[in-house]
Amino acid sequence: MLSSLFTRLKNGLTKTRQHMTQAIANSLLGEKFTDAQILEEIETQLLMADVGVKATEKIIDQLIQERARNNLRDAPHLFEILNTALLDILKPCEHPLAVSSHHPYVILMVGINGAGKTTTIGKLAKRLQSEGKTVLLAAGDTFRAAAIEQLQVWGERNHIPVISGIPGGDSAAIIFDALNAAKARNIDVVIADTAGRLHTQQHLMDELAKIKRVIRKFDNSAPHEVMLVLDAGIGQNALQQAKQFQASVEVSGITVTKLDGTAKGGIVFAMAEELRLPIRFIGVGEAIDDLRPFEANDFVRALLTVPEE
Ligand SMILES: Nc1nc2c(ncn2[C@@H]2O[C@H](COP(=O)(O)OP(=O)(O)OP(=O)(O)O)[C@@H](O)[C@H]2O)c(=O)[nH]1
Ligand SMILES: [Mg+2]
Repeated sequence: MLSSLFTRLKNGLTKTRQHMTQAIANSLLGEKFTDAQILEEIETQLLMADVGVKATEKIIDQLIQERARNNLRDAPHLFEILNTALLDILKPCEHPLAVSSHHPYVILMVGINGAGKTTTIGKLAKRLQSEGKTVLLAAGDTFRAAAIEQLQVWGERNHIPVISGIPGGDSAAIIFDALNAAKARNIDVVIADTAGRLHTQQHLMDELAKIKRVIRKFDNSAPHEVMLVLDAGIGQNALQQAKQFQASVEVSGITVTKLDGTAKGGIVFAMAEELRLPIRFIGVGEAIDDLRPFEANDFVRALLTVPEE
């Protein structure tokens, strides 16, 4: 079971692995590069995988420090040093979501259009349900009728109640209704969907702040999690997006989706280094099991496992 989950993670990260570590491994094979050339090659590959300037510098610095003691051309050593350097960056962001502290525990999902909010809600709801928790969803994306339906159909299929209103209705009011419904039904976790929005749309960002205020009227300690969903495929833009959302609603955790569809998975390192927010989950595919709690060790191991040749 465990190994098959790891295989899924590894498969999901194939594109990033090929661009990042496989390319580094290839550069070590056969030809005689100098250490300086190897470092340059690694730097290029990291930047191309969207690891970002800051995290890349940190990794290269660590390699330079270790160079005195180890031969960089010795691939096992090099990968060992890389492993440590990558883990150093990710470890501080490994904080799993703990939903037991409040009742109901309230999760507010935010992010731009198409980032994967609604899909993530579905996967997360099933995960929580399988852990024995009762879940209720709030269809806070009132922007499009289809968005409400998407959540309703999904809820019916999975026997998870969905509180929804009319298209164009007040998102904060629906979420407030959902919270009261959850309280009346003694539900453990409420997950509130919201419409996708760009950080440049100030009125929509203000609406998020309003939603948060209304939730607080229900429970002063809520929302217990403001989860920002970021699409790994947009690379460095995700950082700017995150900073803007953080300024409007104080994001408390991140889910990074669509790592399976991109070679830019190195963005997770840039996020860890520059945002310093807990990374709760990563999405490496469309199936339920493909939303995984973020574990730094597994993530790095999946990236560095280079097939034998
Ligand atoms: N391959 C892959 N696809 C994903 C993943 N997460 C989400 N998707 C897909 O991304 C698309 C958009 O997902 P949604 O959940 O509808 O995105 P959203 O953020 O709710 O979008 P809006 O409601 O328009 O703001 C869907 O086709 C999902 O199946 C993932 O981890 N991997
Ligand atoms: Mg949606």
